[in-house]
Amino acid sequence: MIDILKKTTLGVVLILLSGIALAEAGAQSYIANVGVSANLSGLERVKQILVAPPFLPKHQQEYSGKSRIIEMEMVIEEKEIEIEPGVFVQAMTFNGTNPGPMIVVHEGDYVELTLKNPKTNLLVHNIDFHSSTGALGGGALTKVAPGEQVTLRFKADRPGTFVYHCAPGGLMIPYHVVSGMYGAIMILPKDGIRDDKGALVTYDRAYYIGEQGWYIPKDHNGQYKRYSNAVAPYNDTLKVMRGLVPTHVTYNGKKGALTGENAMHAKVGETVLFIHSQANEDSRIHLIGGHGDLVWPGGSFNNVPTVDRETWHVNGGEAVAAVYTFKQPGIYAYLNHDLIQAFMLGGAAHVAVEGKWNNDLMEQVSAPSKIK
Ligand SMILES: [Cu+2]
Repeated sequence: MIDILKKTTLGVVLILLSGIALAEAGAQSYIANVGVSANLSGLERVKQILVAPPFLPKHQQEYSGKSRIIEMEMVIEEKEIEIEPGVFVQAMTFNGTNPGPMIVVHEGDYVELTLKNPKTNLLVHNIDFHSSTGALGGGALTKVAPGEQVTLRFKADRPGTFVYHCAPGGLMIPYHVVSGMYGAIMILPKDGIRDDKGALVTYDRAYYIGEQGWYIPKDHNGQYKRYSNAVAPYNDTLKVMRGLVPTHVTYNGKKGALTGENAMHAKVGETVLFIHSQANEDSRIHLIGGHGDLVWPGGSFNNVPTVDRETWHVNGGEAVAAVYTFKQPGIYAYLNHDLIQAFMLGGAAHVAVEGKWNNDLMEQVSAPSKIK
């Protein structure tokens, strides 16, 4: 009982602290809610069912109709996850996954999100959409304490791929983000995505990969510590965060989430859209044995895509889209080409590609044998 009381007291203190910090930031943007509500009564409303990454919700690649209001709901979950065998994190998540679900809309649509913070959680949370304009990306209008919900609407007026993340104020911002609380949205141009010459590009499959750096404290014996709730690791985690080097990096929340049996799939001849996001650290993506045929710098579909990339950069705080048409079968590694991060901290995925091998592109002329 005493233990529960201690936890609850600490939780309340942290909720208050984050609330104060947010109030300071929010004071700059209260004007966002002044004025007459936008009249969108004539617009069609469509519910989007969000799905767990690496998958995207059902969507059309081109859409020529009128702008719509796309509604969706997310439930915030503070929960313990095992990011590799024996290593546990008190994660904060949008909808229970790391990263949170991908939202897909078209340019000109309105995104209307209902965000729920169940009373089983301890902390105040909110959401900052990098794709939106004003009020700290919506962060100043979406602060919800445990037991509350809020609905935010914003106009999706910039086509591209963008991060969203929790930003409840002060040190709680990096703490929540490095505890897993972010995701991404894709805003498609109405007439589809275009290559460097302006021609339409369609994709056969799309995958969303969320790279996450974790900062997990160790005990006196050098073992990674395990905590009982999302508040308890706060002080220890901040000390590890100050070193700036994550202890672990995951692709989609867990070592092996996208490798081996869980690999992403494709077939020779298929064009695959990869959306890669990082909400805190920088990354540099390389597809071993393949390329980025088209990569949209900074994730903006208003930018002319760069072509034939060997490695492409994803800044901390952005999502970047790339397409590749597979030409050979086999297992491809998709990773951060900071190879120390990929192999020592864990940031890697696989793409398993089926199809017929092309000897013109590559052939083992003689197998390994003794030097003659
Ligand atoms: Cu949060």
